[in-house]
Amino acid sequence: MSNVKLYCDALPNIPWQDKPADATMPVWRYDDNPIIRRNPLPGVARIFNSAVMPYQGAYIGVFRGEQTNGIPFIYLGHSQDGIHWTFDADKIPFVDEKGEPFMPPYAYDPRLVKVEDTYYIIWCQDFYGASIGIAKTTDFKTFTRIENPFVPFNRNAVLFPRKIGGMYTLLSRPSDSGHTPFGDIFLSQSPDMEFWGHHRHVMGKSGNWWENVKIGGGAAPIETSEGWLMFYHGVTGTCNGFVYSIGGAILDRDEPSRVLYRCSTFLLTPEKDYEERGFVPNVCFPCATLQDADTGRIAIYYGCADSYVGLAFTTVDEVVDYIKANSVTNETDRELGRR
Ligand code: BMA
Repeated sequence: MSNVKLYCDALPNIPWQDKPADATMPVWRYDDNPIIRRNPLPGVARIFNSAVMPYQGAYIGVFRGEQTNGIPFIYLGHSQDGIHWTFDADKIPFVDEKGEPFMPPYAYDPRLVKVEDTYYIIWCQDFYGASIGIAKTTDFKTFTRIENPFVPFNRNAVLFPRKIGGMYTLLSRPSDSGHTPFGDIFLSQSPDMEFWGHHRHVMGKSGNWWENVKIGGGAAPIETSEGWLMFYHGVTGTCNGFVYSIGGAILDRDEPSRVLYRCSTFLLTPEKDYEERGFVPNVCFPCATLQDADTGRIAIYYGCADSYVGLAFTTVDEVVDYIKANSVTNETDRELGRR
């Protein structure tokens, strides 16, 4: 039993490996990473930046599949253990509200979040420029797109797993249409998943060098007794391009645009071959977690070098303690974020 309470279901079959004795950080890697390797299915060269959930005693996921023509779409995957995955041969066939085929021109970086009885897939797509797409499903057979929440340009949208103050709550990262050289995390709310407002600033890049260019939402925030535990990505620039690391913050449970704690160090940064070398080198890009209320165990799924999916582990006690012990917040973190 953990000291910090996780407000989620028990997940006794969560993928897990104990912390190695020589680990120096609160997040450690699965020793057989990457769990999804190149050419995972015919017509798809790479799967990365993908999200998973428990489903019917096993696991289900939505995967960014870079097709052999270079265009990304979202593929459904299944797993008994959360580690070994099989994928549908064809990309998810999204439909509109009338049930007619309605595919975006491309779709990438999907997140998967259940709110009440509905599963939502949120991704980045072309809406006359990079923007957010959303679809819903209750059975993983019919995937119905709903209205796009925002005008371009925006990426990295992540839904909270429950309504807050009676409203659906979504994090996003306004951007440009290219390899955005800026970016803060904002929060928006909606009574119906269609009309979005009550926009708030959550947090921006920091003075810490590992996240001094831009940041963006990662996995769906995890509700704990200390606040919403958020794994996100932070980006720095080098003479050889961006480096993406995983950061951690804790948001106020009732007013999640207020950052209570923000870790001044990264939690995971590219250092393994499969993170440092690939289609885009030096990328650790978290998109999902699994958590077990009984043990406090957390499994983090992250894209590696835009080429693979990796798995890392922590516990809620260990990571919350570390974030709090290393927290530095500034005024724009702590404030409500309304101007
Ligand atoms: C971002 C997104 C991610 C990608 C990252 C590194 O802008 O496009 O999908 O992993 O760049 O290339």
